Amino acid sequence: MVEKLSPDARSAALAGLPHWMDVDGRDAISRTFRFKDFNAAFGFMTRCALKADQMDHHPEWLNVYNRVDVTLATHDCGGVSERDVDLAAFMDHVVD
Ligand code: HBI
Repeated sequence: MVEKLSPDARSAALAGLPHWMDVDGRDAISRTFRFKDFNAAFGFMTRCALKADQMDHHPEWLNVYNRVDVTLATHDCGGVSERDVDLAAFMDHVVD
């Protein structure tokens, strides 16, 4: 069973993910990524999709040309878990 992060653990995790924000009205985190063009955005999504599937943890996301809006939450626990933090860190690493 995946556990929801405690408020303290969540604050500590978000301090290490400065580009990620709490989502209003929902227990989830989000970040918008911008790329040079669609090719770069889709390349990012492909890398993240392969990692997400390996992790068995999947993003909610929207792509419009060079922009990718990502929301991460763990449906199995109804909130943000360590898995969201790990996937967010991986996405940040891909664009670094
Ligand atoms: N992805 N974001 C997210 N949250 C989940 O709870 C989740 C998932 N992918 C697969 C998954 N859970 C499985 O454990 C099953 O619930 C299908």
